Amino acid sequence: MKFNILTLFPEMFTVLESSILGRAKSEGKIEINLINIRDFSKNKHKKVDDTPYGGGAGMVIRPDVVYDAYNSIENKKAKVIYLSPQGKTLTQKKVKELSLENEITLLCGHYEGIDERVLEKIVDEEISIGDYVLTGGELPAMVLIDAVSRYVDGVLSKGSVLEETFSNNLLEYPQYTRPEVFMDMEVPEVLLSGHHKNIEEWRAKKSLERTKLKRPDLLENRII
Ligand code: 4FD
Repeated sequence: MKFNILTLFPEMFTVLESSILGRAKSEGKIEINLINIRDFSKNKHKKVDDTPYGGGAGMVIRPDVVYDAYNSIENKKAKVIYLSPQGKTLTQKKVKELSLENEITLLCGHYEGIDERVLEKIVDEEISIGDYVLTGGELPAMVLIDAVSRYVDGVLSKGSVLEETFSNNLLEYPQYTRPEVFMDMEVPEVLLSGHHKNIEEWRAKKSLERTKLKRPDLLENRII
């Protein structure tokens, strides 16, 4: 999976070098192509924004600069996603759908905003990661990349994608490891029994119990 990222702050994406995504990158399972919008400024001071027509506070990113940055991307067929608080909320279902693409372009805006005309021209989908406002679209872009990459073949160990929270609209069962007793609290006996069917049943029960307690809304909107 290839991600093209249009941003004014490419250095923020160095966090994708760590952990699971870092490995996925070095193994060639995901590719991150950073495009610095500022490189496409025709201004001698590398200015990319200007005052808003109609007045008001702040600045607006010029459409021509964003368009030229977009045009430098080889594959124009890649879906363009604009990260914004006005977008449709990202869900696990949407994440799965996006993981079927082979290339995605992410446009990171700022509180000041991008000229509407270039958004009309190049954006296919507007996505929000939740109902709160951030200073830029970079963190939402990274959230999307992380969530989508987990579904890319070979990024996670087998099994972990299938069993997880939300894949069946249920929360995960509790996990335990050594020591067998921690501050007087014992590991549930069934997990030490080696009885696979009982363990499976206990985990299913715990999943349902936890979902009822912590996220009853997930059960109301259940598909199965
Ligand atoms: N909830 C989100 C995305 C971006 C953002 C921005 C317009 C503000 C939150 C376009 C306004 C981008 C989100 C940058 N804040 N801030 O996904």
